[in-house]
Amino acid sequence: MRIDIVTIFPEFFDVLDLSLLGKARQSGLIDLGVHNLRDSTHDRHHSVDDTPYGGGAGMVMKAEPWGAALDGILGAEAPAAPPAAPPAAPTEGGPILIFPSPAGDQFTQAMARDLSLEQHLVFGCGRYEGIDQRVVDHYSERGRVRLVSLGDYVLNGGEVAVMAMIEAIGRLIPGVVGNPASLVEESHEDGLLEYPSYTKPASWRGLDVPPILLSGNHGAISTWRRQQQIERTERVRPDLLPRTN
Ligand code: JCE
Repeated sequence: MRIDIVTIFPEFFDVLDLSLLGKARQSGLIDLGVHNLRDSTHDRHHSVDDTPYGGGAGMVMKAEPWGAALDGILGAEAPAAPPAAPPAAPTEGGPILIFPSPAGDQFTQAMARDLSLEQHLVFGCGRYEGIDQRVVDHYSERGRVRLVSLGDYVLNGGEVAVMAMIEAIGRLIPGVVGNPASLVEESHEDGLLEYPSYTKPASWRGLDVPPILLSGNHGAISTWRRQQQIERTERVRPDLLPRTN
């Protein structure tokens, strides 16, 4: 998978050299390009922001640097295509351009799963009060664009959200996580929270590992773990369970 990121803080993504994702990059499973938005400015001060039309607090990211940066990644707009070839099927429509935004669709494991099947993702990291709306409008006319929210809280910019999304998406790419079974067993893949885990020693500060886990009875252990998942989900995330009424 090819992933491009446009940001005014490229160093932020240095941590993607580490760990599982770093290995996936070295092995060629993930091809990552991090682009400094300021490299796409043409004024003496490399300005990426300006005051909002209509007034109000804060600054807004200017459209021109975003247009130059994204055209550099996606290719400049085709000048007026001759009506020759029929358009591609909407499900195989070139790169997906993703802007983190508190106004976006909620990022979920299902969305991560879908995005992990794509060939090319481009992430645009906004800062300040956001990006001139015409950037989203323009690229929506040219291809697939999504606004995506990490959750119902406000961040200072898109970088932390993009980092989380890339981690969630990247680990679903075949070969990135060593043991595919560990993906299936995890939280959210089966719609339930995970069961509690224990390792040695069997007793620690007066707290014992549940004896069933020491029993060697694998059938009973499976049943107990599933019951723990259901109880835990009912207790802390009843919204994840199918409605019973
Ligand atoms: C962002 C800002 C809204 C004023 C670019 C916040 C995503 N789940 C999320 N929470 N926050 C974000 C996010 C993503 C991109 C930007 N801001 C700050 N947002 C109103 C300021 C700017």
